[in-house]
Amino acid sequence: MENSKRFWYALSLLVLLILTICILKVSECSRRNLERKLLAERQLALRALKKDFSFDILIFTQHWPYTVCAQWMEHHKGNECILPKVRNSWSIHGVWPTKYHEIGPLFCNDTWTFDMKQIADIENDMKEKWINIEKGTPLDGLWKHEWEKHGTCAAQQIPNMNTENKYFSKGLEMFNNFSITKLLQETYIKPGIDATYKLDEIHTAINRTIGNNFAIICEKDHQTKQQLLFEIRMCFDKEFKFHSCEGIVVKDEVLLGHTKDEIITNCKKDVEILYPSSSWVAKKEWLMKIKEHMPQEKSWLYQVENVYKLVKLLQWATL
Ligand SMILES: *[C@@H]1O[C@H](CO)[C@@H](O)[C@H](O)[C@H]1NC(C)=O
Ligand SMILES: *[C@@H]1O[C@H](CO)[C@@H](O)[C@H](O)[C@H]1NC(C)=O
Ligand SMILES: CC(=O)N[C@H]1CO[C@H](CO)[C@@H](O)[C@@H]1O
Repeated sequence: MENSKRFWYALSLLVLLILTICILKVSECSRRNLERKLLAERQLALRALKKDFSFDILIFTQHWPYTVCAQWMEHHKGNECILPKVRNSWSIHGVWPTKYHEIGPLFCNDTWTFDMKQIADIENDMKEKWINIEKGTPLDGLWKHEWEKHGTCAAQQIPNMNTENKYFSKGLEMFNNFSITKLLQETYIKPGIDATYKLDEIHTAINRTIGNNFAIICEKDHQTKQQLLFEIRMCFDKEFKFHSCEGIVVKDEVLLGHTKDEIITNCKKDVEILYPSSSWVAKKEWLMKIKEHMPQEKSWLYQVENVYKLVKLLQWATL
């Protein structure tokens, strides 16, 4: 009797100990994440204070409109997208002055606000290649954001980008020279309703023509739990020559290739990457609509089930 009591006592102590360790581990991890975020923010604020807007490279980012759309639909119920007129073409996200191992500089000139009139002559081209996919937000929403956050920083140091018009024109020029649509055209990497590829297949297809000066960025689809191809970020020096992307930061994570050949990415390396087509997006939209109607049916069924259980219980109690 004494022994078994002691045993249970020891066991519960052990369980308590294990639980405590687990809780500590989890909080340690989230604390470290928070610290990293705070550090990045403090760095930015400090540099803004010192007016240190220096940077190492320009990151030219193109995103895959169908993945952007999927994320936008998940973001809020009822969200719709503006998709490219030419089906299955990539679109520009932005041109970002960047310091290695840091984000930014960002917002380098508060007084230089976006002015649509400055880009009147390239507006049609912009609508086609620098699409604001998030329908329902202002037409110039993305452009205003990109100019004020990144353009004002590029303008300070790059003569070919020292006006709003020059900044966006340069982005369009980079797109014309290095569009992912074109780079992938002659490869077997095609979007589809279930077109998945290994990371190194996508890497090889692009690196074949531009070398290893780019990063592959993925996003997670919360509905299907798949990893989606999201962005290709190409790195350039200030003379618009290709430069390594090693050491760029994505969502608080410094991306490093460990050897010269290594792929720079935030994608999970051992999980296939989906390159979703417009049909995949349509299917997702449809599934989301169905799911919207599901809970009601479920709760209705649930009520019936409860009533049934209650009747059974009463039967049992009165018998
Ligand atoms: C900020 O922008 C204004 C134009 O709005 C310009 O006159 C000024 O020179 C810029 N300042 C810097 C530091 O670039
Ligand atoms: C784009 O290509 C043209 C023609 O080859 C070249 O003159 C120009 O410098 C390139 N621009 C960029 C930003 O790469
Ligand atoms: C042209 C080029 O840069 N090719 C490279 C593509 O990536 C592989 C693996 O990272 C390298 O070995 C090639 O040199």
